[in-house]
Amino acid sequence: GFLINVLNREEFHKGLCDTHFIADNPSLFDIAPKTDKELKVLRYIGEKVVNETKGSKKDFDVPVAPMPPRPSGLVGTKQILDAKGPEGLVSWIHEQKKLLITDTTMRDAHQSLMATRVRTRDMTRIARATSVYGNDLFSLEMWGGATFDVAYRFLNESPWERLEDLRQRIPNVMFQMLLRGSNAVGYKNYPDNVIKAFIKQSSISGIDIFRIFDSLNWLDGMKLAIEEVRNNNKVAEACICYTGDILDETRDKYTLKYYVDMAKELERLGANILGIKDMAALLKPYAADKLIRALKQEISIPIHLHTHDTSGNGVATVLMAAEAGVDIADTAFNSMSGLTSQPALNSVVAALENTSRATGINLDNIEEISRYWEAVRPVYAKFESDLKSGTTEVYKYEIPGGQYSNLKPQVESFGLGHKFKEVKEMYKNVNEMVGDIVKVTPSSKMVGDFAIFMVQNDLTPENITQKGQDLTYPDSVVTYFKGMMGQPMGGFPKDIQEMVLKGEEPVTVRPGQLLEEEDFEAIMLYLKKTHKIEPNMKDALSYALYPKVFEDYLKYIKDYGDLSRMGSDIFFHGLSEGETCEVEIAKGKILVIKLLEIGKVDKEGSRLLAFEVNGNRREIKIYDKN
Ligand code: 3PY
Ligand code: ZN
Repeated sequence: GFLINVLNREEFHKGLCDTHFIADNPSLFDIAPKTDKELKVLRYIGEKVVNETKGSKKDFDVPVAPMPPRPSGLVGTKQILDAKGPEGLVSWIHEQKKLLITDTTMRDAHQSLMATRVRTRDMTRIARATSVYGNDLFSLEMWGGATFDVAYRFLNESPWERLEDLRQRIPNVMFQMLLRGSNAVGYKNYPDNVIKAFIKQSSISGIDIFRIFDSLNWLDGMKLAIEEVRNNNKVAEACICYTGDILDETRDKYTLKYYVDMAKELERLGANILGIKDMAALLKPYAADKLIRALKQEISIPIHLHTHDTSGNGVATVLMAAEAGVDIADTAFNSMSGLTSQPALNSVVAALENTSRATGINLDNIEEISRYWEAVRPVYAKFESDLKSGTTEVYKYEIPGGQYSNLKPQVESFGLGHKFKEVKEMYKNVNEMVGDIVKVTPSSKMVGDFAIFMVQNDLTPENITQKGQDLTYPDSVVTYFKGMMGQPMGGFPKDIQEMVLKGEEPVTVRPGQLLEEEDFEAIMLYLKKTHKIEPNMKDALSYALYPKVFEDYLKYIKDYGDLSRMGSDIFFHGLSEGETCEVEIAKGKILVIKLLEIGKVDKEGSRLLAFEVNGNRREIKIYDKN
């Protein structure tokens, strides 16, 4: 600032000043960032400050993770699986009287509460405590679903590194992922060789249990994945996705018999475990009792319940399921539970103490984990939904938990924020219009996109076949009606299908059969040439699944460096004027950065930012997009 002032003075330019002080001290001009890494970090913080937070930022407490010593020879479920294989694990499950517990904090809980934004750094810091205090957990659901895409797209970090890093730090508890059948961790069908290679690589990188589902409960969409997981000697947990209400006798599409028949098929197809995937929290407590008692009569593989707490009935559903004999239940550490997330883990553990299904988990220990996550959460507040309490309207709208926290911002991005209630009503109407389908990624996204489109274009189920003829429908809607998400029970409504496809023929076979195999060698060659990296199979797979997202990620790393070690408060909120932070730019290499001053906008529309980095003044210019 000082120097710039001097340089701008007329007297200075006319040579009227005594400037020998400046001439004698050339290091005064030495204010450009020293290294490329330093420049990149300052540029990242500068962009945040100038174009997002404007230098005003709340103070966040730094979350402190408990660091219990690791007892030698910690043996958990991972060791049972590795020693005995999937069949041995299943026998072990059958011998347990206790309710086995899965924690979903690192996957579905934050996917459903804060739009999947939790960064790897916040996970690795609690990894040791999770490993030691969570040794009695059945599994950690910590990968898959939306986390793969979001890690690259919004957090600019590699999901593979997350998986491998956590695997090293938590060697004793089984890792579980959510796999969308033929859609892998994406929103469309992929060629068979992509699904196979993805399962193989995920197994190598650390996944033990693959929870496999199809978004229309279409078995053809699940077979290949089940088979491939078995080929890799990992655990295939195949799901029935629960929708409707088996207690309501007036609803005759998704009945108790429908679910029992599907479960039997999945067992026949080789599933090691049956998953009940209640993605929208529609399984009421007494329905859980009825469903699980019936399934226990009809199948012999263990049953794993996954539900959400959107209605407020989640813990009750888990307890009724436990009473009915369910083997394993999904929950999330308390401070990351409830609402659109999973039911409360610590509360379930407490509720079952001194009963025949007591979990054996130490409540005091896991309270410490919950406290850590409580301290992590405020940094992510801007990604949370406005939902303050459980709501029974979910029984009417049937919107999955993971979609709920995303739907509002999506609706707002179309400028329809004031019509959110109307969109939710339309979500229900669209579901009925397309024949009452199972709604879970990607079919749920199709219903959401369709509902927004209907509201945007003043369409109703009554007027759509006249008013909607000449419109171009959202990609997900076209994909669905083409049969590229699979086949819904009861088929497609023909009039709407014809209108959307405009003469194109839909497919009726498994889409993977029609897709050309991906050429991984060619992908690697392309990545090497274009991005100057030495690609491996993980890179090739990421490109095969999300070409644009992955390339954007590579470009981002080039521009800003690897910021995965930066604290989340800085990553999301930058710095305020006068604030100091530490940023680890490489293992053990720390920059102490203070934001000294945000300059005024200059003629070119940029601002000069002054920092102090490890005691030295540094200045950079950032263009102000406003
Ligand atoms: C996902 O597919 O990501 C889900 O969480 C579905 O419930
Ligand atoms: Zn879920």
